[in-house]
Amino acid sequence: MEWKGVLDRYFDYLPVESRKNIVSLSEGNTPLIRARSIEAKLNDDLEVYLKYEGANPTGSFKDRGMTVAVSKAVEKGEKAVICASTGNTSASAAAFAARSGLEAIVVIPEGKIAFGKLSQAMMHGATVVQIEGNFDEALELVLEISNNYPVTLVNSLNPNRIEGQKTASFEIADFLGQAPDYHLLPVGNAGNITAYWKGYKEYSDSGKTTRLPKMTGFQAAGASPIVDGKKVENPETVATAIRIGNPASWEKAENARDESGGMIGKATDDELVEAYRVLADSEGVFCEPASAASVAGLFQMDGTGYFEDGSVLTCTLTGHGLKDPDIAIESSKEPETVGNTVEEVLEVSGL
Ligand code: AN7
Repeated sequence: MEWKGVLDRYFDYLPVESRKNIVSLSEGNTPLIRARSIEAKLNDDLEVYLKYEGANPTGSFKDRGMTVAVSKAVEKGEKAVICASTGNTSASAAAFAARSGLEAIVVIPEGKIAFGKLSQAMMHGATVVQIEGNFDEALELVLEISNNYPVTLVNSLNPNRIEGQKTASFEIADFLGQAPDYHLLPVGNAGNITAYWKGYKEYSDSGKTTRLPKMTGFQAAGASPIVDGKKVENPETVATAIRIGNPASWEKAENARDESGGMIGKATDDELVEAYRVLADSEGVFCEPASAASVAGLFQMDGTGYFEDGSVLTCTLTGHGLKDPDIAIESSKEPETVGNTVEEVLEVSGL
């Protein structure tokens, strides 16, 4: 069967009124990959799956929400969309706007978004505005603009974004035939944890599943306002995607945590990079550093008694590793350079 995107697949669960208004890049239907090498490294006896959202058309989970936000904007006859972004939202907004014929304006913190993401927004023809400030300041700015000018906000404060992103839970439950026992994911602006929890609850309410996962979120240690219970004025982390000090969906994330009996923790940059490397090295799965927060959280909580033996875990890997090649190269061993002879290549190849 042809896959025509998350609105087509889960139309009855989503707010778009007419199928003719759907703007889709056939997002969703991303791989759920069993992580046997990671399982083997754990003390606890767990079944671990990776929901690889880097396989979406613009390389991140944002496409699930953007298809709904932009389709709704088209349905309402809007002409332009605007967002603040640490990179992935801007890439996705730019792509869906290009496809629909809407204008896109993206406001980003200067010098703090990964190069791959910047290239996407530029290629899709968005108006890219860099500010001398961080994501939180960019978000305040676009909120004010969208409240006063004819332009639709497509950050996750727009409920249509959350609606679309909840389809990742549906896919996981459809694939496993049940919800997992624990769901782990990175937390930045906290839209995604809100969306997953909504999705799991809706599937449970409709009788498709009979359990709910403990929602287990991880922030970067230098940007962990929810864990520390206070705004972070100058968030800093290698994981630029989640360099956020005042999450828009703060309370909703706490609600997902508390209702599900889960937790929100924090991972240091070293832990993030370690998990990022393990995923690439031993599972063959390349995600961006922020995405590895889910697996960093798994390693951190393994053996502490948090996970019950025999449980099924899903870890969302929110974005593709190719988004941020600079970090990949910086955190890897440098390639050998030798002369172009068989002997010299053999010498460094360990054959
Ligand atoms: C790879 O693009 O906020 O907790 O402006 O790009 O739902 O914010 C990105 C967030 C995790 C955090 N992983 O998700 C943006 C932006 C990746 C991300 C998150 C982001 P939320």
